[in-house]
Amino acid sequence: MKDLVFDLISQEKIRQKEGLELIPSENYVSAEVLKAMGSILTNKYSEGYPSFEGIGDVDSEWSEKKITEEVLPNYRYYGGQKNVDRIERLAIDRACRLFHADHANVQPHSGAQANTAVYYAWCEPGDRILGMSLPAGGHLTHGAPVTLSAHIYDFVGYGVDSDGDIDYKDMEEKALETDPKIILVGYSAFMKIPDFKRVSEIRKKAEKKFGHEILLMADMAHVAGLIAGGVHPNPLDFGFDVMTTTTHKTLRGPRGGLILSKGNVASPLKKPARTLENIPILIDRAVFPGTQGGPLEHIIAAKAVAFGEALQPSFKKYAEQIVKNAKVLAEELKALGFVLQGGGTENHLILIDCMKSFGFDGKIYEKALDMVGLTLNANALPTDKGGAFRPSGVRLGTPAITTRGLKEAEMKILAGWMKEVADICKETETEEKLANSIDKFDKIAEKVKALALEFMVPGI
Ligand code: DSN
Repeated sequence: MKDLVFDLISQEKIRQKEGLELIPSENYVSAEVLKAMGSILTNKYSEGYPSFEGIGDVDSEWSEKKITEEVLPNYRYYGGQKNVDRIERLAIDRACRLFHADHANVQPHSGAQANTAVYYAWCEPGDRILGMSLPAGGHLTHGAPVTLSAHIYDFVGYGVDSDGDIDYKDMEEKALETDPKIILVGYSAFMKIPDFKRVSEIRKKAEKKFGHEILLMADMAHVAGLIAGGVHPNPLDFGFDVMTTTTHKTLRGPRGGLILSKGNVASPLKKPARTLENIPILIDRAVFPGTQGGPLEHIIAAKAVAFGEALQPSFKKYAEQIVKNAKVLAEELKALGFVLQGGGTENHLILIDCMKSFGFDGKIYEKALDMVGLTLNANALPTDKGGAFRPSGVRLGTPAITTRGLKEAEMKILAGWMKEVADICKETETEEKLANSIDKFDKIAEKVKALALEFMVPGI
């Protein structure tokens, strides 16, 4: 008997094909990434790590068909690793090449796990971490009171200025006042390109004042694909020690996490001194056994495939198009009366102030857009006083629709439909009353579906 789950997956395929995905943290993976994720590698336990010796030659080793039956040395706790070791070495090697890192830990199950491991690698409970505050656009795992991160560490938040950029003055003052162990640049709703060099200088000043090393950490989950594609600066090129990311957003890999670092790479079995130089080893120990058990080798294999795709010249074109699309979409929306946080975008992400634009909140607009097959999410703005469930804005982005092949011309059409939906919402007082306008929504939904079906979803 066919499990009901497969019927639901079929339904989800239809939803993904017939709608347009505007959630800025979502994407469509390739058929090859899907194949690796759904492979028999899920059967294997591989706690520990492969050996890191000779990483950097893994792809050429492969292409020269030098892969033999020889079992490589490793730091694993189970037998039967000869294939898994090579797959994980490939993933590590490709990640390091993509992001100019000395080391990559490809095992974090998610971005939250990756961040947790970095904090654990470098800090003691109660240590101070300076990051972007949640209302300013920071992430939950950067010290939101409801999370484990806030329970263990003492987070101090810096904000954004009136242009929507990082308030570097605020960051510097807080770095020099609060003696942080980590200075963190990262976000999930921020449209500017950070000045990594300036942050690096702030770290140096704080180190001089407090007389100890401070870890410079970037959580680039949203823009990792833009960095890989060369259209966004790489924090590791500007003195940052560590970069965490998810692998499924702009990077277009499987759902998961990744930690890149600069420094010594050595056996994780021996505890090293806690110095910045040793951060790669400290991180390996903090991921396993520190905060995770067995790695998901089917996901690591899919990460390796995705990193291989991101190393191709076509990925650079993809990254360029994401940004072009976002800029055109932002300009079109502005021309139609939408007020955008920060006045526009420098990356893939747009934050609309619905309240200022049209007088309704983000939740009602999210729901109305869902009814026409345009998916995005309600999102708080830096100035929001409302709760997380009734924020004033919505957040959208172009990574997924760019994967499907939509370009500038389609961005203009999309903006027009978003305005039509906004006009309907303006006349609607409550979410419940949206249903009264179903005929109007259906007409737009038909147009969305017709356009969506012109563009393939990879892997479906
Ligand atoms: N949920 C992710 C996002 O949408 O930005 C961050 O964790």
